[in-house]
Amino acid sequence: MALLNILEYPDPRLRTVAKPVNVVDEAVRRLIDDMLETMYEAPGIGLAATQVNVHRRIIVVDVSENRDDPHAFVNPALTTLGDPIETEEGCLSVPGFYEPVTRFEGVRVRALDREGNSVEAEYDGLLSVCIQHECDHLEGKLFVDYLSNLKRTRIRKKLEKQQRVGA
Ligand code: QAP
Ligand code: CO
Repeated sequence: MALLNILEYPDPRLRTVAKPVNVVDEAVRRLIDDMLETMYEAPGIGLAATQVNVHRRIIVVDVSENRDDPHAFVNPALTTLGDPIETEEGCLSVPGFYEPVTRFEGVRVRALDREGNSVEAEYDGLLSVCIQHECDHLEGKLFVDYLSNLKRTRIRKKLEKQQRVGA
């Protein structure tokens, strides 16, 4: 296993639209395991391959208290369920900033699992929000895109400054 480098906003590579995975092979399984290790070490509750500069449609999430309930989704396709809800979100690629974002209560996910099997399931609560957030990354979209231009610009300037001094 290995820790991967996480790209930080406003890195333009975070805007890349990820391509579908053709086959869930050993290399994909190794990437999933490395993404999970990177997410746990951060620590975070979700990570998309885009954030580690791999532009393939893979996300990992674990919102459990004990950090023992990893989910990996390959080529996830989402249908949102229920009503819009407002939740406070952060992102490992936007360190130090948390802002309210409107998502949906639930999601139905169709994807391939770590073994390459087709899976379909419904999720609600934080797991649902996290899946919606991570799937946005695969489209090159970040939670800051939902904020006002003023808030997004402030966040971008603070992060650019931190990245310059290497803080
Ligand atoms: C996405 O984000 C998410 O700013 C996952 O300094 C977050 O794991 C979805 C993190 C909240 C729904 C709700 C953020 C770690 C982790 C930071 C994360 C930070 C250190 C973010
Ligand atoms: Co994120």
